[in-house]
This record gives sequence, C-alpha cells and structure tokens, in this order.
Amino acid sequence: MNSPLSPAWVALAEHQKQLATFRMSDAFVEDAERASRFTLDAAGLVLDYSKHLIRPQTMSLLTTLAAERGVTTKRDAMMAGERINTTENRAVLHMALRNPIGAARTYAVDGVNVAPLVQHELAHMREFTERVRNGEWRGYTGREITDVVNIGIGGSDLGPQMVCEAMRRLVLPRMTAHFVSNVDGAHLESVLARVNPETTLFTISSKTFTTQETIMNAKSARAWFLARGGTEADVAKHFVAVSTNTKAVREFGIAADNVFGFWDWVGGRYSLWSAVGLTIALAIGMDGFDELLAGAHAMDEHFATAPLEFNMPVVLGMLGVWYNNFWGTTSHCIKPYAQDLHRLPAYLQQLEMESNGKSVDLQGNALTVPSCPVIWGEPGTNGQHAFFQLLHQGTSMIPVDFIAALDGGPTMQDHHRVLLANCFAQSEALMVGKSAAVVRAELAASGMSPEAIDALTPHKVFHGNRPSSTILLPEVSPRALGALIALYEHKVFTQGVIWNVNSFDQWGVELGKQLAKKIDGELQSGNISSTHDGSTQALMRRAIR
Ligand code: G6Q
Repeated sequence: MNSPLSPAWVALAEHQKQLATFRMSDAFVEDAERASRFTLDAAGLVLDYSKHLIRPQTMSLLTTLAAERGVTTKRDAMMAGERINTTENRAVLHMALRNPIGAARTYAVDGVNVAPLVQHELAHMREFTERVRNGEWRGYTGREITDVVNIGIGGSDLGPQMVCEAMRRLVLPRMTAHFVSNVDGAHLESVLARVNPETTLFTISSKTFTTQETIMNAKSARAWFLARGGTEADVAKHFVAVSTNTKAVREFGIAADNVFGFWDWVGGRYSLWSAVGLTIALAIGMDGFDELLAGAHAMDEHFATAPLEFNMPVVLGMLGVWYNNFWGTTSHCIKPYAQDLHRLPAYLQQLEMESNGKSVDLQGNALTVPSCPVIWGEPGTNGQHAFFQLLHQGTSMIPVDFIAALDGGPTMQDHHRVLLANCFAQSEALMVGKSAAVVRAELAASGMSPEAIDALTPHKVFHGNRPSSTILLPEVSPRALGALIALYEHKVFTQGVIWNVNSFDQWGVELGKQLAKKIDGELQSGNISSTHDGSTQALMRRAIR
C-alpha cells in the first residue's frame, strides 16, 4: 500500500503511452455516446467529463486504482467516525454537520452519536440568528443590527466569505456581511470605516481562539467599539464567538450565551457547515443555511453509495490523479462562470492545497509520486482576457474545471446567455483547437499575402486537445452550492486516499507561525538575533524604526 506503483498504477502508465496520439475531438466522432457516457448527475449537479484525455478503458483503470488504494474502505472508515486524521488523532466527520434529523445514517465518535450535539448547536444558531434578523436583538443604543463583521482566518474565513458572496441575492436587505482576516491593520481599518458601532455585530470565529491574526483583530475591534461609546457591559451585545475553546473565549470577555461551539472532528477548512457558518446564517437566514446543508448532504449520500466509476467526487478525484501523475501536469485551474462564485477558487485553493499539499504518506515515508497540484483560478469571463492565452497556447497543459449555473436569475438574462456561451466556447476551443490549415485558409480569405500567411500562421495555431470538466448547477442556490462544495471535499478525500496522505492535518503552516512569533519579539525589542540568516537579519534591520 505504501508504494503507489501497484499493478493498476503500472497499467495506467502503460495506457497513458498508448494515448500519445489520442485526440479528444476524434473520440467524439468515433463514439456517438461519448458525451452521455462521460456525464454524471448527482445531488442536482451535472458533471460533463467527456472533454478529457480518456477512453472508457482509462476510467476502468482509474477505478481499479481507486479501489486498489482503498477509497471505499477509507470512505467508510471516515463515515464510521474512525480517527483517520492520525497525526492529530481525530475523527473526520464534517458530514455529520449536514446529516438531517431522522436520517437513516448516523455518525458517531467513540460510539457516541453526535447528532444531538449538532442539532443543539443548530438550534442555538437558529434562535440567535432569528433574534438578530427580526430586530429583537439590538445594539447598545437600541438600534437593530445592520452589519456583521466576521473576524477569522483560513477555514474560519474563506468558506463563510465565499458562501456569503455567492448568496448575495438572499442576504437580508438591511444586513451587510464583512470579513476581516488579514493581520494587516488595513483590513480591519477599511471595514471599520464602513460600519457603525451601534449597529455592528462582530462574530469572532476561531476554532482554537489562539490564532494570532484573529485575536489581534478581535482585540482591536473591541478597542474600537469601546472607544466609540460602547462600554464593557455592552460588549455582550456586539461580540459573539464561534470556537471549541470556551475558556479562551470567556477570558476574552464574551458572554457564555454568546459562544457557539463545534468539535475537534470538524477540521478548519471543513467547518463552514458548523457554527463557523454563523455569519452565513445571519446574512441569509437559518432556512437558507439548512438548504446549504441539505445540498451537501445529498452529495454525501451520493459519495457514500454510488459505485466508484459513477461517483462524481471519485471521478473528479481520479481525473486529477490521471493528469497529475500520468501526464505530468502541475496545476489545475478553477473557472467559475458565475461572478457570485468569485471567491470559490480561493476557497478551493485552501481545501485542496492544505489538505493534499503533502510530501510524506500516512506512514511518514516520502512520497515517490507528486501529490496536490497548484490550484488557481478566477471567474469567467475575466480570465479569458488575461491568462487564457497560456491555457490555449502555453507550453504546459493545465486541466480546467468550468463551473456554471444554468439559470442566472431573473435579471439581465441576455448577460447570462452570453456568459454561458463563453463558458461552453472555452472548453470547446481548448479541446478542438485550430489547425495550421484552418488558420491559413482564414488568412487567405482575408486577402493576406502568402509570405505574411507563412509568418503569422504558427502564432495563430491552437493545438487543442486540452482537457476540461464542466460542472453545471441548476442555479447558484444554497442547495446547489452545498452540493458543489461537498463534491470538492470528497474529491480531495479521494485523491488523498490515492496518494496515501493525511488530507486532514496541516503541519506545514506551523514553522512560519513559530518564526513570526520570534521575529515579532525581536522587532519589538530591537534585538535581532544572530541566529537568523543574513537576509532575514538585514530585512529586520530595515523594518526597525
Ligand atoms: C484549516 C486550517 C486553518 C485554520 C486557521 C484558523 O483547516 O486549520 O486554515 O482554519 O488557521 O484557525 P482558527 O479557527 O483556530 O483560528
């Protein structure tokens, strides 16, 4: 199990060589069923993966690999509450957060069903968010809350922010959600400049409640509040916390009733479904939040039950492995053709790269094959006027996920048609390309001289045969978004199993934190330690004023 160079791995490497001259466009001509053969429907989403460098045999070989690596047994172990996050000795049960009351499946840790804990916290969230939204909960001068400022970073920021942006249309009209994550004071300052202390609620979201950035921003926000008329006694009306560390929250001065909890079996980047989603629920209401959970749950059930070959997250994961490990690609582009999903690439960067950006396997051995690629992207159509040049004509092949909603909402429907046209055109262009013969014919028809045609043709050729998936949502609704996020969560899990890494720890973020603490102490005291390298010492000297 340690070595990925199993029979299925070797067979895939062999198979890849046979595809050296494979052209996707030809495959569509040869196989009239190709589009439907390589399309899946699950939890309301559609995945078209026909524009990939695959034949049916590719998918069966990849499925054999996934099975051989234990995707099914490990999935079941995760869902059974086993402590699969071995380096932190934790279970991984974010699925339990979206398991509805009365569901056939139960999630338990150490034999204890976690549903009552989850339902209790959801009820607390409902009770609180309804009071804030209906105006019963008021600020210290008796005014309704109009602004929520989520202070958190990483997993306590990216998910809630991404969802709030995506659910723009559902946000309570009088409410604005703001997000402060960066320790750079500019972030907090720019948000505070837009809000009024009398009508602002701060949600301090931190699993550990020790994160430097969050605690510093929270303290500065409290100082701002106190300096603008609020008293210590008023803090309870304007500051609530989401954390597993109730002791630290109390020490910060937040009332026990205003603390929303979650559990160590919820990883930071998998936590938007917990009380970490409080800002989402404040913005769109608890019914909308429940819809988000329902969409994710539908995808969980699909992931838990569909055969590997027809399992949408597994297929997405296997395709990623196919390019990463057999075609040598090193990055993967996320292209939401939905402005409301503009934070999705950033969210997926964390989900994928923090989960699978590892170089040792679960047993601590160095990986012998590459793991997670670089995940990046921007919403379409903007990227088309920027980096798509490289996607179409650059020297590297970069697989793309196109994500679009079929219904763009009631307004500006002509915009939505043009948006979808661009989305579909890009995946087609990446695959079909444009041959030299076609370029020449076009240039000749424009009246260009033969010499000029010779000179220009190589620049206008698109080799094509570049892979992409297209994921369609019915609309950017909480339910569809829930399913989409869960799709990627389980994709990441699948890949983690195939690479045999722990997708649920993140030790790689520790060293920088340690050094920052040390350097900050030295910047404060002015005593720069000679244990730093010459470059760091010189940079520090420049920073001391
Ligand atoms: C996510 C990571 C990380 C974490 C932040 C914030 O999986 O663990 O992004 O969410 O470092 O941590 P706290 O919520 O503890 O402040």
